[in-house]
Amino acid sequence: MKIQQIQVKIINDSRGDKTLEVNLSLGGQEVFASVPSGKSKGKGEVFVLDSELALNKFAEIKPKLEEDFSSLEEFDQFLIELDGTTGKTNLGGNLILALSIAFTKAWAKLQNLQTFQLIAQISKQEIKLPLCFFNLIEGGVHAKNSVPFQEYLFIPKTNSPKQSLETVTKAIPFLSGKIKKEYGELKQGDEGGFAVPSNDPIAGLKILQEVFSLQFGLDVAASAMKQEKGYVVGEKVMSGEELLGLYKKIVNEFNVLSIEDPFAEEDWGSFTAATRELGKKVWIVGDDLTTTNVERIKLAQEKQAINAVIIKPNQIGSVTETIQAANLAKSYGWKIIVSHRSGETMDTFIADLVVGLGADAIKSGCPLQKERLVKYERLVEIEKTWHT
Ligand code: 2PG
Ligand code: MG
Repeated sequence: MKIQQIQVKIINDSRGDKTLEVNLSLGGQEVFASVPSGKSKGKGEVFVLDSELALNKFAEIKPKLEEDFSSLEEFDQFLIELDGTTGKTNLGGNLILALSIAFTKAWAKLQNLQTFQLIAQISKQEIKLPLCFFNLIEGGVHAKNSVPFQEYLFIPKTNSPKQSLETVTKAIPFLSGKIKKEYGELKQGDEGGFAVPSNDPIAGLKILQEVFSLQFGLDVAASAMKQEKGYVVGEKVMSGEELLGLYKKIVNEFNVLSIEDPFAEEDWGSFTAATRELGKKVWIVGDDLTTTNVERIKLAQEKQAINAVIIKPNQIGSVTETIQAANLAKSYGWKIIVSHRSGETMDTFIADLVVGLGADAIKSGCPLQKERLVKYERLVEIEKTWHT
């Protein structure tokens, strides 16, 4: 099947930064796809090409895209070879991924499939509705003058996105009211969650606990806290061992389901210790550690460093490689969390991805921001229309 029409343009993401949108037609099916961008990034992530330069690159390769492609895998492989580098430094992971997502959507439509159904065919996984991880309190590099950890997540105990969204939507006014009362101000972080001006790493959990009673997750994003002298957590400097001690205390006090990036991405020993000591109760999640990369995922398995993983398409830069990474992690028995980025667009692809991968959970920020809400709403639509 030949691509009939393809264009790339620059749009703004939720932070007001430039990113790419692809418009593609295949067999009379027109689709749009756009890509997000991260702020707290793992070193293993593929290269992001400046948007203006990406337009030039696209103009160069456009004639070559007028080939016949017979599958998504073939299309992605073609782009990967055209790029010719391991880190996608030539075409940029952002340009390749935007084209790859657009092709996925069009290819699904062409066969009269929903995008998640095509992904399920390729991944050979059973479709499944995910738990929703709502980021309600933000800190770290996503919210200035707020708590030290990056994300304090509320996780409703249901695989119904509809129920999850209803629960969180009802509770958000209570949460914002409490924060306003206690801290006198109401500011939001990059993902629409609230900032809590405190140096205490537990402050975010305490305030969530008052509203929701259970179940929570943390994204510590600990690479950002790591300095030569140790982990800087609010006013304290801690060793890996001391930080693990803090997590144990947290797990005893709060109903915590998951801790993402509890240590810096090179601190493998601490990850392994955390998985050994807390892994029976808690999902110890790799994000910056694994960067949706099969080689890093293999290494993490060798070191028994984690029992759960974040899957972000733009860390690796194509849909096919994203599916491969998720499938490998799943073969190890790990939990799979599909995630957005802190700079997002209105594209809802990750909602289809999480269902088609048969993954366990989705992380898409706080539904107060429209770029986050549309992903949860797409899941509600899938639940209503397609999930029996
Ligand atoms: C994370 C993400 C998304 P960023 O660390 O998990 O919440 O943040 O996109 O800035 O890497
Ligand atoms: Mg993370």
